Amino acid sequence: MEYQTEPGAPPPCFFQDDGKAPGDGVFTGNGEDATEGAYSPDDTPIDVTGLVDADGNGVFQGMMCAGYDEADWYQISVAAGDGVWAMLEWPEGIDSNFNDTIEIEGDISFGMYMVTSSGYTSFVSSSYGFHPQAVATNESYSWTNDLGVDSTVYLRLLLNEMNEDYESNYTVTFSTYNATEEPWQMACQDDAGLAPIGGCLDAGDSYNEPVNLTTVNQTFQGWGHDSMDAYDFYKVYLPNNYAFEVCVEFPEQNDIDLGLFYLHPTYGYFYSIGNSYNDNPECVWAQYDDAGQDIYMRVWTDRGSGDYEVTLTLATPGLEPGGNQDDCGMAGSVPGGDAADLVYPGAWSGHTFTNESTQADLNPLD
Ligand SMILES: [Ca+2]
Ligand SMILES: [Ca+2]
Ligand SMILES: [Ca+2]
Ligand SMILES: [Ca+2]
Repeated sequence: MEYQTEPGAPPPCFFQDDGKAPGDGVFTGNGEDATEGAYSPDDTPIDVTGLVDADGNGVFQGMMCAGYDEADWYQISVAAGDGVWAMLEWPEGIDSNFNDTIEIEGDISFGMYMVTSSGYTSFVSSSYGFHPQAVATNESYSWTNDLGVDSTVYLRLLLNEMNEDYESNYTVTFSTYNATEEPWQMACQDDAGLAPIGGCLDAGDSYNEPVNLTTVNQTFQGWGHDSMDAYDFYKVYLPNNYAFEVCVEFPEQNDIDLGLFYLHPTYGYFYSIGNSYNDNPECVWAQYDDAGQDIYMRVWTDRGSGDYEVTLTLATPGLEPGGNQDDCGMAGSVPGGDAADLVYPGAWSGHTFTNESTQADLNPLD
């Protein structure tokens, strides 16, 4: 009771019941606070293995408070051959139980560790700066090394920022799955909707096997998996006097990175035009300077698996009806693709380019 500042008003996070299924927490003083620790747990992490259902999925809640409880560790027992994926979410915006006007804004980073077969606690995966945050064993070589034996996974939450005196009730959703078996989606993909009738198509896993796209404005879907189909390469010819922006949008719990490249005509290596790593959607421009050649596009599923949606939008200076031909002079000097403002959008009628997007099918999750 040494933290008590006002009679009858316990400090934030005084009553906790970490590691219970949603709605099952009892905040009367008998519950537990998951153990502290920055890089390894100070004490035994709360075991949430019992919350895994028949399909391998589980969900639990816990509490953190700025200044009072800034670390929580959990553990999950995992059978040989299985992997684990976990996602962390916490309340943001108005929480009327706390205050009717103050916006809740916080940041909790998420880490995954494992106890190796030789008994060490080893880093597996981490996520910070996103909301939600997600971690997965698929990213880890030490996990893959120990895939043949039963393992223990640790989940570590570290509170970086939270409203003062606010009890943040976070939710962790996780799933265990057979990591040695390919998910059914792997077997027959239809990346870019370009699979032959009755057939399948996975965009190539290297620069040398890209799927060829037509040079038109378009939106299409593809599928990726962080360990079994990390790379989907596409290629599109960019005519002279054109630039394009390409964006890839994906489920919020995943992480996809986007890169554009061209094949250097003299040296024969792939030269990077631009990359985007930390947004959703990730967007990259191929500039007027890059025109007159094939542009290679790499969609890299870095964490998670599932559908993504690519949107390619061409831009051209001075060629739109009534356009000012002086705009061409800007081609080489406009950074960051800002030139798109000059022609955006609607100036395409009567143009060579048609919009063959699949915009009627926008749901990335279906
Ligand atoms: Ca806690
Ligand atoms: Ca704690
Ligand atoms: Ca694919
Ligand atoms: Ca692929």
